[in-house]
Amino acid sequence: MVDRDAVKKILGTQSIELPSWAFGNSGTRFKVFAQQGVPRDPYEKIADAARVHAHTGAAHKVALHIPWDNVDSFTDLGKAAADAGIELGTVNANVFQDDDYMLGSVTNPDPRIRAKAIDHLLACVDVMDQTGSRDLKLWFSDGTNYPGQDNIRARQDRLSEALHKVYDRLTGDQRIVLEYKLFEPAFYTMDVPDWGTSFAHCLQLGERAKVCVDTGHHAPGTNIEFIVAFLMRAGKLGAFDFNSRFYADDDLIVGAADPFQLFRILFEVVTAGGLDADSEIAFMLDQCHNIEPKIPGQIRSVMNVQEATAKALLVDTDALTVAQNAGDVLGANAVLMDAYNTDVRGLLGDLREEQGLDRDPIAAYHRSGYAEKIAAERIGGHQAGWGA
Ligand code: LRH
Ligand code: MN
Ligand code: MN
Repeated sequence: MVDRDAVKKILGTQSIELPSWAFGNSGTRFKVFAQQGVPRDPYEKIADAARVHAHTGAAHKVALHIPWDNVDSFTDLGKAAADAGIELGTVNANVFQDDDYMLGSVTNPDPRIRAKAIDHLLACVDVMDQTGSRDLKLWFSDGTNYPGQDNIRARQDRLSEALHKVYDRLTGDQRIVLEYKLFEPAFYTMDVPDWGTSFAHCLQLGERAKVCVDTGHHAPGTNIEFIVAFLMRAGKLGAFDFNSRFYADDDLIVGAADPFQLFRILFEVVTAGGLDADSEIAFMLDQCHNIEPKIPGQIRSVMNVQEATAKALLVDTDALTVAQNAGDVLGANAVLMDAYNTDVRGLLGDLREEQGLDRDPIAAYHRSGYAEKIAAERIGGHQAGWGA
């Protein structure tokens, strides 16, 4: 039998990092829909992230994207976050939006452009020094569109050289988390297309380089929980970018498309110690709310991760081991499904009440008047980053 109070206690320590860009306007290449009250600067993004934390009690950090979140003083931005009850988290680098990067950033055949990209990555570590952030998240849009366009192996060499330069610049507990993506914007080869490529580079770099699993960055049908189990066993899972996909990199609300997959992933995380006090996995959201309101969209996302985690924690692992060792296929599967089919909303409501929060964070947000306040105060809010 699983002790529900013990489960609640672990859930009370869970922390889900929010992406600053989730609060800005976003869209597809067809249309960016402007919403009322969106932040006009990084300080307002932090205020919105703090609002999500105020209602959920589980979103202690907000990740930055540089240069989208550039400010005069990151120390001041950190102070604003602390005053609002949260912290600055992962620094996401951006070497994908300049014209120079059409043929790649760190893997570009032109050494001048490679140097420019590396300079940006090093500048991001400077930002981390000021914010106290532990993680530098690297995602490269680099790749090719046509067979023969560039030398695949030479691009790997250039990538490796750049990663080593950045890795050598890290100090203290700073880490690189290297994100992979199957395709887009490059359609023939991506230079970091999959977890294996990221893993191999991280192994070469050393202890402080880990893989970031963005749940939207795989081919349809990929068994993501297997990847998670493999990486955790190897001590190389550094971070998640949680989101949902139906087709490509949809960036929809996590747990919306496939809550069962999210549960399966979190079951691997939980059983491999990923929620233990000494776990160094960053649980981040990476989403865009194109047509839904952004703050409740983030609140819903945090709640979805909490619900999947609660179900993963409710798996009776003793009964599961007995069934597995007995070769009881259906019995073992039933243990997992029993947990998945449990309604955990009451348990999480109880937890929130114990934390002095409303049982229903979305309703509490709607009652708070915050949406009306920012709609009135913030005229001319910005796009998340694309085109900003
Ligand atoms: C790339 C990605 C990456 C970026 C974010 C804005 O598709 O997932 O994490 O930094 O989107
Ligand atoms: Mn991502
Ligand atoms: Mn993505």
